[in-house]
Amino acid sequence: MSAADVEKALDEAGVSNPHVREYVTYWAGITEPAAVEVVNASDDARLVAEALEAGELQPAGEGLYYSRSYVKDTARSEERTIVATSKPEDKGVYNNWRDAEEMSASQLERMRGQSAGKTMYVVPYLMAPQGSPLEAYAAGVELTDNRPVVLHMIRMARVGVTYLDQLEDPQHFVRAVHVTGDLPNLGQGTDADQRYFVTVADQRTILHFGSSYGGNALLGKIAHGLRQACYDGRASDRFLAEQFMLLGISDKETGKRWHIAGGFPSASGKTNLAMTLAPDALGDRYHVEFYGDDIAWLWVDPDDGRVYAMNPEFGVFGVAKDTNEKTNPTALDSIEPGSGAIFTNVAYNDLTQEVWWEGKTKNPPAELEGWHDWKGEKIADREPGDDSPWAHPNSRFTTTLANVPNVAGDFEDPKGVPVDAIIFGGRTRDREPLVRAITDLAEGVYDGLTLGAEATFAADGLDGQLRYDPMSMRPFMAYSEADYAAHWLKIIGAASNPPIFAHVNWFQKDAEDGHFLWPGYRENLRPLLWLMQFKDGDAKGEATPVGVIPTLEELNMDGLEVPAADMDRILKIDLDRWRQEMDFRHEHLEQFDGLPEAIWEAHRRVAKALEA
Ligand code: GTP
Ligand code: SPV
Ligand code: MN
Repeated sequence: MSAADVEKALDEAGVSNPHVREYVTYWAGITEPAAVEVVNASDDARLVAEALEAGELQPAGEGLYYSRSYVKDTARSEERTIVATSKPEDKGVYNNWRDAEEMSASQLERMRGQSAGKTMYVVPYLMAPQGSPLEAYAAGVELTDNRPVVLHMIRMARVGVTYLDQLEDPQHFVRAVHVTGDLPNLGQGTDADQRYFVTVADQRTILHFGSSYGGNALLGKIAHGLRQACYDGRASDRFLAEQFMLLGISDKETGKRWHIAGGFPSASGKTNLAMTLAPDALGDRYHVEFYGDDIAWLWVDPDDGRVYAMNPEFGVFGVAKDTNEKTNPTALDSIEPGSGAIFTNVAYNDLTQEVWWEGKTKNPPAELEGWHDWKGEKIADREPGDDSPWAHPNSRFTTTLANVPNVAGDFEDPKGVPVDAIIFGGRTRDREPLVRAITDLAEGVYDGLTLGAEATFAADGLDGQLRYDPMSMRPFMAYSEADYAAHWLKIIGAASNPPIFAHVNWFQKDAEDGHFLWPGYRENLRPLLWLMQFKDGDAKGEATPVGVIPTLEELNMDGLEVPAADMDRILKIDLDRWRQEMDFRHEHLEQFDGLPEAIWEAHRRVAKALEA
């Protein structure tokens, strides 16, 4: 289409910002779509109808939808993801740094003509509640040639032209270009892989080519909400952008209210922790509210010296596996008929329009007729003995925050919430106790930087590998880890009333039979309550070289039975294992040239305490 036709589409949609117009026109000239369409959230019903008509979505019950992504496009690809800037000093160990000019040029060539015959959707969005002190870093315009991606964006971000009219600086929006590409011919996972997912961070431009799945394609989410914002947070010297969940707990008896933010690597329990701490496990005493499950931006309010946090997202892109009435009833309530939820890569029954995933019920449906696995293959046609999963292990549901039954009443309050604790955790089968509290800032940041956990299916080909994942930001780190550590010390160090830190672990396993020692899920409220009591001086715990752990007596175990031997193990520090760990940590930290001395001092303090 001609530039004049693009201008006409922008006129009709009321896009007046000249910088947005120039950006859209420029990229339409590169990717050569057949049409340009500007999207508002109010277009959802029409776009859903079009997607159903086109077979991009299937009905999955009233107001529920099912989609499948290409079989080789089901998770993030860490090797194909790049942060490019014009400053070589931004190169870190994990960010796959490349030169901005070079990457921009090669991405442009990859994208040239690749939207031919398709519609280019123009999706203006805001990654913040309106009026947030960080709103200036939150605006973006995604260009995508994929309608299901638009439907996901409408659920995951605040979408509409109105956000462009309110920019304080009309040039200050993230330019986020997504081109799907010819998925069956991109050589995924081979030497000839064509995919590149690039954030040109110092130009606030995101160029993703070769996927239509999840964070690879919904660019507001991790590309902007995490990688770009991580970079902006430091460049502006104002904030942190982290892969954190965010929740609130109120004690109805005492009237106390706490907020906890926490980083766990992908597919390691953030959604579940933030959503499923329904209060009934501990009688009716506590009320737990959901703020966010994947991203938090944190800053310090100079007025009260506290760290504040907000969730820039508008929805949840949650792991389906093992979500059921017992583990996470709240999640099931948020994807009920009428919610508009979209399920991706789970199993689907095209006769009954039901969906299923491993762990939704104990056994898969007995009647196989109509059931198809995530690849679209008929379950009834499977070879005997084929027990491959029906749903992809990284299959997900997408729903808006407002559908989450325990979403906090003030989740859209631009002020954010004051943070009482920052916790880190992950899948760690041994060594890490249930919870250990850390009161020193440098030791807390050190603990985050040495977060080691098992990798999961959220990234291609890494499941089960033990690896360090600093603050759960390894796949989203935008600049060097040493500078990142320094920025953390500086931002949180500016708080006169800082949060406490803690490390948690719900995933210790019995070495022999592999059972989880701690029941997890809703019961995770108990260690969090202990942490808040400890912070408030209402619990003493037991000091260890690696932090303060609860005594069994202090932990609220009302109505919960866990074998004494299991409790014993999750409330204990295995000094030998920890001493061995310190050598690995040393090696890990040594990779980060220029790491602040305060972090090394923290490391040496812990090491010395372990030797004593
Ligand atoms: P991303 O969206 O990928 O960033 O992941 P997340 O950290 O939000 O992970 P999520 O909460 O979706 O959990 C991933 C998997 O861990 C799911 O299959 C959960 O059922 C399982 N899980 C979560 N919490 C617990 C827990 O306390 N105990 C056990 N055993 N499993 C858990
Ligand atoms: C993750 O992988 O950590 C996610 C899902 O939260 S995605 O948006 O695909 O990155
Ligand atoms: Mn995540």
